Amino acid sequence: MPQKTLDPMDLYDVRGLLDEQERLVQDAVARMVDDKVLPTIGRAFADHRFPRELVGELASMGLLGSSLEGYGCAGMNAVSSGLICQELERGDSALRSFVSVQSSLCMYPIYTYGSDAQKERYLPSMARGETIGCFGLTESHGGSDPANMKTHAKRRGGDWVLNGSKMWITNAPIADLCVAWAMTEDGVRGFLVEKGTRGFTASEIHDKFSLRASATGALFFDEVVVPESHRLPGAVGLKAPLSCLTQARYGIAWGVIGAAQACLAQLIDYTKTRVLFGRPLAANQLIQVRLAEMARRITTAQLLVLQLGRLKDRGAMTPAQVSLAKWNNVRAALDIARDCRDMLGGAGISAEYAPIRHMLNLESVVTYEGTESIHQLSIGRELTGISAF
Ligand code: TGC
Ligand code: FAD
Repeated sequence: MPQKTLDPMDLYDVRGLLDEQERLVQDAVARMVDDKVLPTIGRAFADHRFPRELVGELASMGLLGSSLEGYGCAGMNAVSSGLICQELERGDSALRSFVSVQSSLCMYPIYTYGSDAQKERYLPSMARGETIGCFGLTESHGGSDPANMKTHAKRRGGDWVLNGSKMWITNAPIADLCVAWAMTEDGVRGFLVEKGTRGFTASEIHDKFSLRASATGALFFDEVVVPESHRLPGAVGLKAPLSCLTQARYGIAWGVIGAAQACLAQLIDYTKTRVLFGRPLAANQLIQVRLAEMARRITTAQLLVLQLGRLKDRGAMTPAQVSLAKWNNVRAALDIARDCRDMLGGAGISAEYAPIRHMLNLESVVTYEGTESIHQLSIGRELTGISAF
């Protein structure tokens, strides 16, 4: 049999399973990340600054709300939207986070649960990147249990009055629009709260060690009056925000593969050129075992999300499958980033190398959109039919 050289980033030729359109999307985003993101993202991370100048680029490539149909959205399939996340996160998790929040957590609920007027008003400008969204679900007293939210909305005539606060909200400091979740006497409901609405304020969390190129903040609602026309009419109960999380978690499961690939690619180069004890670091069995372990986990993650994407495109994907993918792939990427950091030795703590930046970012990714334990318990519930939450 002829010896074939494998692509170290794609040992099972997962790319060969993609159709032409999917490959074109991946290539276009990969080029953009190489040209526009990689040269600048390290500086943005160091400066704790969201690179807002990239939003226009993301929008012009159709990456905002990429899987939605109409309203200026690109209508791509689920696999393509996953590949977009993968390439963006090869640059930095902050960029994928921005796109996840805008697309899956803000445009998706408006598209799925919004009125025609709400869709017309917001979706085209969100697809163009002119209106930036944030998603307010988590509260400071316990994000894993959103059913226990304290933020509430009470009817006053034809309006709603919102009071409460949200914590750890991606895009909060830069958002023009908030998809805010609040408890009413009939259960959880979703509201569209525009920046500048009286009593609605946002603050920025300035001292993060993770996702430093993402803008994260808190939201405050102090007697915020929102007309009934700003309530998402189709969003009834906690399952509405949870359905948005399913979309975003799907993208994360793809995205983190990109972060892991970025770390492994840099490490392979490094270990081949660094000479210790008279031979390249890569010539040591212990190093090769660790590299092989990374490739094994990346390959598993790639195959897992491709099947997940095919299920999603068939309308057959379930939340428990997404939980398994989010848990498996984020854990793999985080372990890979940490191990790459270690194999770089002292250089591993230098900003010159990407693994420590990815590693620090992934410490957030493993926590947000459901912690590892939450996803494990979701799968346990699926297996046993018993909720252990
Ligand atoms: P539970 O009784 O399980 O569910 C209530 C209703 O919701 C349905 N459901 C889902 N639907 C769609 N997708 C999902 N993933 C769903 N999970 C549950 C469920 O069938 C039920 O429907 P129905 O018709 O019976 O009413 O609710 P629970 O209170 O027991 O909670 C379950 C649990 C713990 C899994 C849930 O609370 C949870 O997922 N907690 C984690 C919270 C979380 O992930 N927060 C993320 C906030 S957003 C964020 O982090 C953004 S990061 C920014 C970025 O992405 O970059
Ligand atoms: P907690 O819920 O207090 O959990 C603490 C620990 O307890 C975790 O290890 C958890 O796994 C464990 N735990 C919880 N319950 C159980 C149990 N039953 N059994 C065993 N262990 C358990 N939220 C939004 O709404 N919108 C956003 O845009 C957003 N962006 C974010 C950006 C960043 C950078 C970060 C860090 C978070 C963001 N979040 C956002 C919030 C995120 O979703 C929450 O941090 C997450 O859901 C966990 O909630 P928590 O931080 O309150 O931790």
